[in-house]
Amino acid sequence: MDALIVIDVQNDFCPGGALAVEGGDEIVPGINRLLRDVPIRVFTQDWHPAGHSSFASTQPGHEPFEMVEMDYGPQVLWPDHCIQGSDGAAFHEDLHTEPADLILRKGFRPEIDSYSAFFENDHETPTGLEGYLRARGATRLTLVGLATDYCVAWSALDAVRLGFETAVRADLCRAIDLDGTLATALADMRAEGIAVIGT
Ligand code: VGL
Ligand code: ZN
Repeated sequence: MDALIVIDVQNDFCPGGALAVEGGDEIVPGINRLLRDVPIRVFTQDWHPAGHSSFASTQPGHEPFEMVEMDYGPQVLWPDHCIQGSDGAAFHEDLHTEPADLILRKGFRPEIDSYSAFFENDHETPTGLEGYLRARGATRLTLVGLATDYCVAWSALDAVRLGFETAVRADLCRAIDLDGTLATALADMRAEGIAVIGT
């Protein structure tokens, strides 16, 4: 059975947001249309407490978009974004959220980031999404949303490694693209057998 995973279509990742992705809002109408065709629909929501360890503002001497080494591995430091309960953390107002079967929040632990919808950034701590999808009978996943090179790519790479047949609708994603991260993410996804559609 097919499932659609809509990654982080939230105000802070859209123009005017704290971590705005160019054209992030352009994908909303296409996602709304696609939602009608897929029987299982999961949305993710980046959901950080104030003072989250992935925020540059909490790491003295560091600026946004710098890379640091955490206990669990390399981590980009971000501007404060998607703070629990804020307008920035809300879904884009035109996104049809009523069809969501499950809204999965991630990144809520202060000490660790979670790009992927399946595992936190230690690649170990599960979010529970795998079990949910298996219990629902999902075998084929289509991913859309923000951002292509971070949360979408990390989710898709975990999905294919977990054995789901995985496709990414690149035309319904937009990227942050820090120094070539989009090209790397697209190449990594293709190398793992993910169908990258609509580039
Ligand atoms: C994301 C950076 C930080 C994403 C979330 O949704 O791609 N990127 N938090
Ligand atoms: Zn985040």
